[in-house]
Amino acid sequence: MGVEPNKAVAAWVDECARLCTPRSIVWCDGSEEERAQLTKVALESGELIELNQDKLPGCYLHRSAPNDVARTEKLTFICCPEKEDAGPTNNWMAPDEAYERLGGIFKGSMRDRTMYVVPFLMGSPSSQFSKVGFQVTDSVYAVLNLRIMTRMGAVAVEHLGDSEDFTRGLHCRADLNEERRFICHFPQDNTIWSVGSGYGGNALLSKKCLALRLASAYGRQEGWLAEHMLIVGLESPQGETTYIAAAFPSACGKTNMAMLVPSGRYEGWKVWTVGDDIAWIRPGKDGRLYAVNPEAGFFGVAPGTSARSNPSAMAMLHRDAIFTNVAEKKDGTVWWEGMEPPPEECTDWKGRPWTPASSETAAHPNSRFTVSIKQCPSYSEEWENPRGVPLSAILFGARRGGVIPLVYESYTWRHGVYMGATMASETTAAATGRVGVLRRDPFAMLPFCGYNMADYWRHWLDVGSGLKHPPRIYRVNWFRTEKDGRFLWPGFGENMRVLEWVISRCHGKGLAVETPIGYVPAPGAISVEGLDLSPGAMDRLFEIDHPGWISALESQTVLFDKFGDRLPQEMRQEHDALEKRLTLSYAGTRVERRRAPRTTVSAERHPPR
Ligand code: OXD
Ligand code: MN
Repeated sequence: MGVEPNKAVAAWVDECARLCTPRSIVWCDGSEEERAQLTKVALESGELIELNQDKLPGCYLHRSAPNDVARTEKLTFICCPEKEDAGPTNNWMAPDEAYERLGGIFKGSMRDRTMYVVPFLMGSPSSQFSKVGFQVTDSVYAVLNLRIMTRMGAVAVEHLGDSEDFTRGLHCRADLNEERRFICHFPQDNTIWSVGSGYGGNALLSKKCLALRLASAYGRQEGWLAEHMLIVGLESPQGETTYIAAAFPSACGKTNMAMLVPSGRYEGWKVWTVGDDIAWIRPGKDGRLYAVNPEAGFFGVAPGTSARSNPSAMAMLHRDAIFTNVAEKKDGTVWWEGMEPPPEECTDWKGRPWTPASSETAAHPNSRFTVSIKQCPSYSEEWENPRGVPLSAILFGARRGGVIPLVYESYTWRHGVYMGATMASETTAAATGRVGVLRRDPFAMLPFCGYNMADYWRHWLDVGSGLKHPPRIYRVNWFRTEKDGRFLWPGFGENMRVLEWVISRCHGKGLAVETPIGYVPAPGAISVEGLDLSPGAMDRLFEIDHPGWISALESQTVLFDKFGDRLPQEMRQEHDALEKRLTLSYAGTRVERRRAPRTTVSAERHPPR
């Protein structure tokens, strides 16, 4: 390696080697020669399969073990000294017990394997807030993915210098046995131990483990936020760019929105992608919030990605990409459900022959692509900006067939925090377990918050109270359906219509009406011109489903009660205030049937920012 690691790193790697007893140790430098060499090793071992190099140069396929295809939340632990500090929404294990249990599995686990040492940097090399991590791993697939997903190699070693302040990430696939699979986080030691899985979210320790679980805990101590959010810049034809961050649970369209291509109506608008999954957000001196994407690539969900849903993603996947668990076509290119009509025959994600008559999907529902952010046609130069981009709005989105309207705005920051805290979404294939079940997923951080979620809400309230110009906060729902299950809203590029309203609100222009749940767009404020909506669709997209809200309030109470005294009182107050507003308006609705909105407010009530 070009740059020598410091003494603390060398000592820690030595400790890992004594525990795992690898056959050899390779220090990675992130160079092109190294990539070529590791690819060769992975092709020889079968960890990677070469795709058609004429059509997809630099692209490879990885087929994981069939029992190792998604994040395993029930095997993911926060191992801080006090159980209460992990909180009721996290699994907790005492640190000593975790080190001992996992230590037993790590012991000798690399006996016949090479141990790779991967230095990586999260964030810009010119920011003092960026974080350095080292991952020790037995997986060449993990190294090649980290190379895309982070700034890897000498840049991280240089950034660290003599400091001991680096994340110590120990990873080994061991025997991939679910009984011996654990993903443990030790915030007090800046340490992650992950064993028994090669799946991205469990094995690329930079991502969920460091950039969300550990970073959220450090953010609380240091006064910033680590969030499961995309970051996007929307440039108007007049050249003004408005930055938005948006939290959605896994596999709910963050990557699509991050590189949205506005529909034809928005000629002259440009969308700039800063990030698709993780945002580190800090208050700036000017009283605004600034967001950076600490990652360097996308680990996107493949199924459903198509020229219609995400043309930019399709354009960036023609070279230098790693595909995981997708189907392979006869010509050595890739296919997944929803991409384009199915091929007559192909090889499925398990390596078996597949035809459209097969009973299983060809690609795994959580199959992925890994690709550098720089290959994205809408890549924003602001990704390099060490200060980040100023946020005008924060969106909370979830997958909800009913209840939640297409879009609404919070009254205040505090109301917005309550809106984020009470998010619920239908589960997806990104984690093991049942799909399509409604579960509370506060801030889309349920699987990623590294400390007690009640303290996390407190932290959000505190950060907001210190801001002179807080971003506006919205809930969005692209997934509301008709009774027969069809989506009411076309989504994808047409979401620009909703974003246009959000932007115009941020600039003091868009019109809204006040409802019991928050501000919704005034009639006509979201254009539907040229859309093929079913009759009355806009009414149904914004209908306030009183019984649905009342049962939502009940299930929020169940969530809030879990936190006992730790729950910020503000959350209870917002809950009660919403209940009161809904009850009052429901009484009115029953008498008058559908009431007209109470007040029409112009955006002047909120100063532009
Ligand atoms: C992801 C996830 O991979 O949220 O981003 O699962
Ligand atoms: Mn994610």
